[in-house]
Amino acid sequence: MTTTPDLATQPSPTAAGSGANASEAFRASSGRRGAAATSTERADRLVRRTLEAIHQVVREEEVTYPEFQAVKRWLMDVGEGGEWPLFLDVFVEHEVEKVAARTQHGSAGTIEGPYYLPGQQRLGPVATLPMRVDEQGERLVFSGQVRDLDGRPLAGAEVDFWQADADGYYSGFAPHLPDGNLRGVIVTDDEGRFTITTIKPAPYQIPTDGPTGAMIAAAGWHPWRPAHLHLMVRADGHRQVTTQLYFAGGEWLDSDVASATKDELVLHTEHTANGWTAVYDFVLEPA
Ligand code: MBD
Ligand code: FE
Repeated sequence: MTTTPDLATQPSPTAAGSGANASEAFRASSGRRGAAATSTERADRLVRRTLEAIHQVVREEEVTYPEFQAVKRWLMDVGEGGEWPLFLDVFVEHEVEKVAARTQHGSAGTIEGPYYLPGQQRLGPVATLPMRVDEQGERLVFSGQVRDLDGRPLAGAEVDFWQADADGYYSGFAPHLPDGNLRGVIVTDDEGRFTITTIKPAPYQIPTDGPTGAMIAAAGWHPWRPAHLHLMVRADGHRQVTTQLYFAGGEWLDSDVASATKDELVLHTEHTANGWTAVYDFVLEPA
């Protein structure tokens, strides 16, 4: 075990810093995602059913005025702290993803989470992710192949990849990390193959100093996600897969606070003289 001697001198990311950034990144991405075309009928139904679900909890749990006012203040804090993307992606996105997955064939997806940033450096099929010269963490060589449903390799497919560092922080959402650190778009070769050299990320902890962390602590839950890699895999004419990959035996795999693990998303790593290797292939369905 090594210690980080300069930890005290580094500006450490705060909940306000990372959460507010996630709000800005989300607003900036609204063009990419497109606005939902919601009819009056659909809005009526969804809003009414959501409110009914809340009313039911109030009745059945006999929610008191002090509890109601505490919730109101907490909701205000989530917004002012910029934590709505964090909160919703941790506690709601997994269900939206499972509904989307009902019509999805090919590789399993899971939630995107709040820390994707578009427009990262494009890299060739055999690439090392941008990282600091003294990037901490065990070396990981992650490789695989992108194919279609018929098993044909997809050349020129994009593996849009992002991950936390060995302290669990994401570049773009932590003031001490260089832009683009441990992010990149890897383009597959003629056989649809890619090889990415990076480091093993640490588990991710929901910031404990913000309203989401306060709610988790108040409920007596733990704030951890298992260590994971994020990817979007896309190819012309094919439906994009947004997913995450986890590490066999990793801590928190069975109790992810974001409920986003799936058995088929667990990597089986091998330890070599040079660090870890992992192989995972992706299958994309037609768009
Ligand atoms: C993460 O790193 C993440 O992947 C999700 C889904 C939510 C919070 C932090
Ligand atoms: Fe993540």
